Amino acid sequence: LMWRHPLQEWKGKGTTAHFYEILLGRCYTYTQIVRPELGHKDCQKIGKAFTTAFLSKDPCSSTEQDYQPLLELTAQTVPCNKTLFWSKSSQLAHDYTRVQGDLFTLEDTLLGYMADGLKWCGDPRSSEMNYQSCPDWREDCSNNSFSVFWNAVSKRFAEDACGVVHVVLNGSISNTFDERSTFGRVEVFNLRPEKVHQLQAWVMHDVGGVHRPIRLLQCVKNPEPSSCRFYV
Ligand code: 2NF
Repeated sequence: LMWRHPLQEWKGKGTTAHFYEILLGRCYTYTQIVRPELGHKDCQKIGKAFTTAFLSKDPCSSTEQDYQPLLELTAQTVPCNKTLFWSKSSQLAHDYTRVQGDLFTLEDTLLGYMADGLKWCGDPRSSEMNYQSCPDWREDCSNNSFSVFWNAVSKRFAEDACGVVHVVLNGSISNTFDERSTFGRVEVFNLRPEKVHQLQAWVMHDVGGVHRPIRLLQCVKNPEPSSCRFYV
């Protein structure tokens, strides 16, 4: 009798539907439209390297080496002084780089752009992606294919940074600098002191205060607070 193993049930959500197609589509959008100077990148090869990193493998024993070929294919130069890290401030940081187009968060680079918001994992007994469930990094295992990927790309992003680097932090929560976050655990420790001259932290509070352009952007979304009344 043939027994087909059911895919193991994990606590986290499964691979995003149409993961591979989304990945490829984003790669082409980024390299052809967003940053045409990267038009020489081979999206088919990049897509293959991405899935090869985790398919047919134990999703709880992922390693940064698994993603090494993918990292090599997606190498990209961010100009000095233009790196923007963020922690607990995803929306605001990305809204800001959208307007301030010369600044780069990780999600404004090719590999971050491709993977942002997606979920993925494989299974050692199958060559398919697991669309049913994937390990949750808190409840199942920390070395899961998804977390290990973000650790590896965040590490590379920090290693590559140069000049004055910026981070947008959330001043309206208790753990503004969270030592267990990717920023506090990976990115700060992988900045190269010989290249990075300064780390400027913008601690953003919900409203009121200095950094004018970023504040104006917050007021576009939420114009009610009195500190958004600039022209009365
Ligand atoms: O999904 C992303 N785009 C992403 C994920 C993780 C890390 C981006 N990053 C990079 C960015 F470049 C930022 O500079 O790290 C920085 C932000 O990460 P953070 O951990 O400092 O910021 P949080 O707001 O605490 O977390 C961002 C997202 O990542 C998840 C978390 O639940 C949130 O959705 N996350 C954080 N750590 C882990 C982990 N170990 C995690 N998800 C899985 N495993």
